[in-house]
Amino acid sequence: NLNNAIEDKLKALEIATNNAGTSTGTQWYNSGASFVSSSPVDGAVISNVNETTSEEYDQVVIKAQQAFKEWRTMPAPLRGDIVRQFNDELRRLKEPLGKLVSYEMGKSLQEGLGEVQEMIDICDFAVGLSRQLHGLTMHSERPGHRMYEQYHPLGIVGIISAFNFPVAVWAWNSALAWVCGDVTIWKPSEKTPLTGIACQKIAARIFAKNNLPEGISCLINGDYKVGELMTKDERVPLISATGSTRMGKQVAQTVAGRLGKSLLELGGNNAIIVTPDSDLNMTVIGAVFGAVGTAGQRCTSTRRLIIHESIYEVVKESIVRAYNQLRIGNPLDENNHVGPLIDKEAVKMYLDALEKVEAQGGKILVEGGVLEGELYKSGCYVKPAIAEAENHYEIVQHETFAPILYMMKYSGGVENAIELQNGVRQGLSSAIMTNNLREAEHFLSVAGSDCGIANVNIGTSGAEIGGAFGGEKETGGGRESGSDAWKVYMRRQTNTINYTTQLPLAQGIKFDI
Ligand code: UN1
Repeated sequence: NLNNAIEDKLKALEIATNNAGTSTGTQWYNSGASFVSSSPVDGAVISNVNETTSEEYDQVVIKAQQAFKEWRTMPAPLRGDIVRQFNDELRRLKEPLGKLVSYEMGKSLQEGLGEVQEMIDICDFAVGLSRQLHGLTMHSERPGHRMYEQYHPLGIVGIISAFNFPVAVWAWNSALAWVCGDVTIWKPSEKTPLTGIACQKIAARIFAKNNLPEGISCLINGDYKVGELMTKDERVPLISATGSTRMGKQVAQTVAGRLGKSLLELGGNNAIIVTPDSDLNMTVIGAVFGAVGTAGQRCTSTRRLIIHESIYEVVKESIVRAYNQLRIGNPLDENNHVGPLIDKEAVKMYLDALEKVEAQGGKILVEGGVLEGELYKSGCYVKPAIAEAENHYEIVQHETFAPILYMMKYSGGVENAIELQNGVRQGLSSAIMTNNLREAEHFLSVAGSDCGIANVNIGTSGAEIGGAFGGEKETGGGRESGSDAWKVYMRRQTNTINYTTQLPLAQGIKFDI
């Protein structure tokens, strides 16, 4: 029985149903109005969660500020060791946490486990990073002077995350923030609060076990109004927000209004270019996983296929054939490829988009629709659909968080495909399928893809944590995760030390008194 299995997982994660929603670590607060977490898998209510009140939020910030004073003085490699211990727990709890992700969010169990694996990977990365928060040294123009730069923590990092990666995105931010010496306040999506509570419990146990104060990892819950408490708050120097472009524009304006920093990872409209030199098999796997994986609810999901006219029919037929093999159903059952959308609102947006693409001139190649019957009683299961469309259609220009793939043709050289691929407002992920070196290099060149992520012979989704993750244009410009993304979580300081008995001025200025 599925629900019993989930009860077991909740027990393994030490989550009782009906939790409070606000926490500074081991302490929980529960005076706010309650809302429910329900599963799109079977429509069942999993738990009640309490929204964070503004008084509770203030308590959290005060605790976080106090904790920061202590945490920032702990040597970074020792902070790294705390993250290492947290990671040991994640490895131990990978299976129940992955299952909870799958049940609360609706992604396949494989992908739920994959998401926990991303948490594990970023923690490994952060542990190494804790010994490598390097600054540069420079040569001073003045004799007897030394000049260098160093990185100090910022303070409180506010993390706003989306339902589609309910735990990994928090880990990308918090693991880095912690080794950098910051403390974190996390507001998970109100659609997936329970996985947030589970993560908070795992982290809190580790901080408490090491006699570290409350307030290093904090959790708040609720909708955008609770998020706004943070975005407006001058005590929170950095807001890292993942979600829709609409949300990101709000956050950016509010945070900029107080000259805070924001790190934005927003919508994508990702395309795969399929050239005459592509490998058909790889193209089909990359495109189908990219479009229907996570039921099309990744910010890196493949939305558009830009196919050379000379191979268009062959590619189209192979992909349509693959779509006919897809099994849709309970994501906890490993035989299924596609699980439900997050909620009925998402189903409505999916149906609206299908209506619009037809109205705007598109031709449906694989029919969509909502599945009915006992197995689909949550009302959130939809059929992945394909439409032949043109890039300029308003609906194609828009990110619909659902399994709808738009197919289009290009003719002539790869530069024409790149123009279509870049011809949208978003700039997150992009890919080219080709064995032709010239095409691949053109795609990666200055005249190529304008996205933050550009792949060759790989689909648009499934990025590794080692690279910086994020994109340009309406995707928001932020970079999270690997490479040097950590620098956003710190403030840079340039230090010049004079070890002489003279005070020469820079630029050779003479000032005698
Ligand atoms: C997201 O959808 O918000 O590249 C993140 C990927 C994943 C992360 C996606 N590693 O698809």
